[in-house]
Amino acid sequence: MNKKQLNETSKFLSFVLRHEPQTIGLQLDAEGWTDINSLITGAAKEGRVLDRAIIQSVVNNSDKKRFSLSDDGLRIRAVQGHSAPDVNLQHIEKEPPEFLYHGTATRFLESILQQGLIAGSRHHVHLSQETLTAIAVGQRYGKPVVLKIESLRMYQQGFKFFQAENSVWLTEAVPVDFISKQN
Ligand code: HQG
Repeated sequence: MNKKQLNETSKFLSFVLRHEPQTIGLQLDAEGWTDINSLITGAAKEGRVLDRAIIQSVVNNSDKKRFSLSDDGLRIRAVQGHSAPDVNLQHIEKEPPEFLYHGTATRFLESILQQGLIAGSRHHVHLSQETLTAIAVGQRYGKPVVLKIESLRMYQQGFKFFQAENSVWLTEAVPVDFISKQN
């Protein structure tokens, strides 16, 4: 599989394992897991050829380690980023570093500086430890801008933080008071 095919398949897996499993007749449990055989069969009905080797290769090559396989190798899940309502991943709660970063596009700034950061269709607001990742995330939607979040101060005031298996930081929402623009 070349890089382009891997990327394409990764996008497909993100779509069904995070957002719309029903489009290929798949069910995710509360922890996001689904049976790999059902995934292969469901994808085939949509004319998309998947097999274990392809899936393994996408899992291994995912730059952000988006997916994980169960120990017995029978199931797969996305480790974060879900919007599917049946999924309620029990992420481990953790004390965050002093600052975390959120990448967004300049066109969202006005609204964010009014309402704070909201999760939108996903289950959490996504934050990263470094600004480089935040820039890449923001670039997907337009001219990127990085927001600096006072995560430790939020935590000390009772806001919960979680770190997903792939190190992405998650929280429910970020009020305006903890957000500043990073230059
Ligand atoms: C913005 C990728 C207006 C928010 C990334 C973002 C991430 C607001 C967009 C993961 C707002 C939602 C998630 C407000 C937030 N007003 N806009 N009040 N609050 N927004 O894609 O964080 O490559 O759902 O800034 O790396 O961009 O897919 O969230 O621009 O970890 O694995 O609303 O997806 O990972 O967009 O990205 P998204 P996100 P993967």
